[in-house]
Amino acid sequence: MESLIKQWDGESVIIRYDRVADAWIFIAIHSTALGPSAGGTRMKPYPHLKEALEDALRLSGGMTLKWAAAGNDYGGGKGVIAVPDSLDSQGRSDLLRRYGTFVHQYNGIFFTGPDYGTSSEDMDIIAETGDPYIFGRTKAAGGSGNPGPYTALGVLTSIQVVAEQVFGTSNLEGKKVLVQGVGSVGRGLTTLLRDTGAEILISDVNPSSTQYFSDEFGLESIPPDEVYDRPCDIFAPCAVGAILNKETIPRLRCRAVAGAANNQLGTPGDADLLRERDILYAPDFIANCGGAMAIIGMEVQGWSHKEAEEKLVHAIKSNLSKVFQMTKADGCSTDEAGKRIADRRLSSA
Ligand code: PPY
Repeated sequence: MESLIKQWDGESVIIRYDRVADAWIFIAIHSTALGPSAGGTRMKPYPHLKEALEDALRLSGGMTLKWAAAGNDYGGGKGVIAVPDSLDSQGRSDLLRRYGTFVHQYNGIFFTGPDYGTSSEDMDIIAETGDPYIFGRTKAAGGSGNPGPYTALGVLTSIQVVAEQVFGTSNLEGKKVLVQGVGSVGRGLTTLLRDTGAEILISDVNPSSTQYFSDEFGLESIPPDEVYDRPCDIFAPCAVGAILNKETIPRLRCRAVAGAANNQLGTPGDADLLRERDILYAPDFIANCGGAMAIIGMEVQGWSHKEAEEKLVHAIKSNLSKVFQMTKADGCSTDEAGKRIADRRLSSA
């Protein structure tokens, strides 16, 4: 754990052991250069505690890039709650309330909201003690609700933009799109893709998640271990991170990658491997910024639902076209180009 923190380029990590629930809480504050840190809170059991810390550190770094590229005045942060498998519903709610108290103690250096393993309903509970630092509460509680559909819309936009680059048209009719992971965002993306005429392939480590789409719409479900080998036009990773790496990139049989998962590259160098294979990669922190942008837009900037949709689509189109222009102009990877866009804003702060 010491070496993870030593190697990290962020600002601070707050650590708390919750004795009652036997849970560990990590809040990673990667950057406050543009404003207070903000990012979702992930909650799940981790086989090794080190992995929970690693998630917090990596994901908070991704948030710094996401806010900067999207033009929001927030810094990168992420909360991770590593819980035991045995936590029951009451124990979980009580832990969320203690987490809210904890977040509140830091007086707004860290704002949070829903993420993997937490919902808008959970935010309502956290906000009982964590208000006013909690985004993404339910609409009934005055929040903007589940950000998943906004992230999904942004990913669909990214898929259309990469299609335009690679195939000369953003029309997805007949294009084979493979969605890896049909959780909150992947499900929304699959639903949106159905209206585009794309041929959709889905995959999930949890068979019950693909069942609905297979039963209702006859979508083909791919076994998780065959995802990287399956020919398709566009691969949309919407599950775990680090899935684009030395082992998987040589196997890919797609023309482009655009998805919702955070930290899709195993290492920054893997972006070059994709480029060498002529696979166009939409940097994850640009493709998946829709939920984050919509949350801040609607809860802080007073946007309507419709404005949030329009603005996130516009921002993603504009950033991705800049990225693709930069890579053509000087041969850098798309990930590098996206980071330059973010860094320009960060260094002007
Ligand atoms: C993400 O996009 O990964 C987020 O964590 C978005 C976010 C930002 C602020 C509050 C909740 C979620």
